[in-house]
Amino acid sequence: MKSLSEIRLYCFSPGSLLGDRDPLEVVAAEIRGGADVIQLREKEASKRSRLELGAKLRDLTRREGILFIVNDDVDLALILDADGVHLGQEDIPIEAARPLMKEKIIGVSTHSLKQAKKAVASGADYIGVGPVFETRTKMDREPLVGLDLLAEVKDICPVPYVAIGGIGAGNIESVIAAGCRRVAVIGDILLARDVEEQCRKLRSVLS
Ligand code: TZP
Ligand code: MG
Repeated sequence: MKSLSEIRLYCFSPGSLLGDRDPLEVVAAEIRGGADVIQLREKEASKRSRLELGAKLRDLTRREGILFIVNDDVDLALILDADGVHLGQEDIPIEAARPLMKEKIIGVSTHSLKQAKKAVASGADYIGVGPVFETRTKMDREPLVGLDLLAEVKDICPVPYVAIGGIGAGNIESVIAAGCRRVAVIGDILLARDVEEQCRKLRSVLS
C-alpha cells in the first residue's frame, strides 16, 4: 500500500461529472493513469449509494495498492474500512473524528494559513489547500487563495499538503513552481476525453 508521503496525484470518484459512464471504469482509468489516491466524493448521491459505490472502490483500490479516502463521512469511512476520511471546515472537527478514526488518515481542507496551522496542530495527517484557481466544480467555494498561500504553507507544514481548485494540465507547472508537488484534480481529469491519458499527463510532471 502506498504511503501518504508518496502521494502526488489525488483523484476523485466522478460524482456529478459521471455522464453515461460506469463510475468504476472511470476510477480504474484514473488508476491506470497514475492516481495515487482515490477519494469517494459523491455530493449528490444518497448515503446508501455512496456505501455501495464505496465498497467497489475499496476493493479496487486495495487490489491496486493505492489509498482510498472517504469525503465528509467518518461513519462511511469506518464501515468501508477506508484508509481515511477527508473533512472540510464545516464537517465534524478533527478532534471529534480522531477517537473514531484512530490511526487512520484524516485530511482537512484549508483555505488560509491560519486554518492550515490549526489543522496541523489538531493532528491532520495531510491538508488540502485551495481553491488555488477558479473552479467550476465547487459552487460554494471559498475565496481563491492563489499560488502565494502554497508557498506560505510550504514553510510551516510538517505534513503533506495537496493543492486543489482549478488545477489542470495548463497550470500544473505553476503549482510545482510554487513548491507544491501534490495536486488534487477533479474537472480537468473527469471532463477530459481520455481520463487515463489526462492523469498520465498530470502525473508525469509530479516527480
Ligand atoms: N475544494 C476546493 S476547490 C474544489 C474543492 C473540492 C473543487 C476542485 O475541483 P476542480 O475541478 O479540480 O477545480
Ligand atoms: Mg466536506
